[in-house]
Amino acid sequence: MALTIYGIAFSRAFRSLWAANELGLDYTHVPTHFMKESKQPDYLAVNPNGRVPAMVDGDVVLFESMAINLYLARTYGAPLRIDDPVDEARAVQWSFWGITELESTLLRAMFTSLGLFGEEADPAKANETLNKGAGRALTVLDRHLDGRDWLVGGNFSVADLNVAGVLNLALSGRLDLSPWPNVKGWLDRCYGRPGAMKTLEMARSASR
Ligand SMILES: N[C@@H](CCC(=O)N[C@@H](CS)C(=O)NCC(=O)O)C(=O)O
Repeated sequence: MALTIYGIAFSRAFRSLWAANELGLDYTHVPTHFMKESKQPDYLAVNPNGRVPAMVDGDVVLFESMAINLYLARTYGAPLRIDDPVDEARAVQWSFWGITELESTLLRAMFTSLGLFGEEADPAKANETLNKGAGRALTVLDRHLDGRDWLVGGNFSVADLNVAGVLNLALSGRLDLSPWPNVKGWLDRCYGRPGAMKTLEMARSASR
């Protein structure tokens, strides 16, 4: 089956490109930009939302980065798949959690920190936004990671990739994660993986 992932790496498509790289898959990357290109009819036929990422794998067409990654993990296996159904549900739990509890605050804080989209760069204000909007969730994550290397079971899995993928916004925005040392250590483990480093390089070249 031919796998295609749409979306420039400097976007939420980063998460699904990271999953494909982590799995060592042979795939076609179509670097659709999230502004004009994602609103063209040929792309809207793949993802009618006009957002990236999207994925086509044979006759399977998906949008939503978390769903794409859960599909890739289940379909292609190690090192992302979780075989135990309860642990797999925990991966779904953490994926929803990352999107609902963290993402919007991280985005806002990143824009403020870097001065994007008309905002004045203000790292102190960005860290205030982070603490106010996501401090409680980050403390939950920090406590969960106390004495654990990975979110679910004993190994790196799609659960780690999905939540760390959302937290890439904090790394890109150079936000201060020092109040949550277990989160920092776990992010270092996640982003030290070759699949993550390859995808970060793709994101860097896309943003140049
Ligand atoms: N919940 C979606 C969000 C996708 C999303 O909003 N992507 C942005 C790029 S990072 C986009 O395509 N924005 C274009 C737009 O909103 O028109 C996912 O996780 O896949």
